[in-house]
Amino acid sequence: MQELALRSELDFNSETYKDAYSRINAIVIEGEQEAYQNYLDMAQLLPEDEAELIRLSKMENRHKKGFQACGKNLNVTPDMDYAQQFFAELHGNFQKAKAEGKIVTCLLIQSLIIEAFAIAAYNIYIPVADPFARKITEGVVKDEYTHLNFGEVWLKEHFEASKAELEDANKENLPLVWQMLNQVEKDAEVLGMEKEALVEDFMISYGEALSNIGFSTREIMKMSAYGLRA
Ligand code: Y39
Ligand code: FE
Ligand code: FE
Ligand code: FE
Repeated sequence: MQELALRSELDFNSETYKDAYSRINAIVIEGEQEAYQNYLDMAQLLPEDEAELIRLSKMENRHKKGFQACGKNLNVTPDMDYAQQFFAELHGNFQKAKAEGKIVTCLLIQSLIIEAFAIAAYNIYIPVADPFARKITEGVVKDEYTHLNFGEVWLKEHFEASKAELEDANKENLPLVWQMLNQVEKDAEVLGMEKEALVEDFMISYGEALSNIGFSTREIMKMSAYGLRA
């Protein structure tokens, strides 16, 4: 009941809402832009899957345009400098992996971690979004499941050869997600999104993906614990 009462008080035109939206909207736009580039980069590392990866990258570019429209619709200017800093560490790790030709690490960062983060954020946002953004986000989240699935299928097919690199990449990158969630917690709450719900949805998608790839429950528990330490 309290939850419902709070939700009905969201004022999409208030300065408080728009101020928080200027950062969250920028994060999403920057995330979609980086995802677009990440899929293009992975297309170079995986010539066999080039066409499919280019198709996924084009979807990310459409998502970016959709979320730019959401900001305009609310008369909000996204704070892109803030958003670039928000992604800087994860972005740096992806760039490093790409330069070293570590496709498994690239897939873990973009197709598992970032996609699971996107799925959590969009699922939690949809019920509290303004009507325009809700429609856009509903279309986008369906695509994000396709992206997560690409990573799952590829890594499942190459599981034994990828396992050790996946464990290392998880150890290095999952703590960043927790830092990022802590950083957005206040702004997300202003938009009606609870951190606990984001964490729960993220861990469900990420844990299910690890399970589908071939990790045991015990291994998934161990890998998930790296996040909690941040
Ligand atoms: O694959 C994708 O489209 C991912 C780039 C998008 C990432 C979105 C990250 C959302 C985090 C928002 C945090 C708000 C609470
Ligand atoms: Fe996307
Ligand atoms: Fe995506
Ligand atoms: Fe809270």
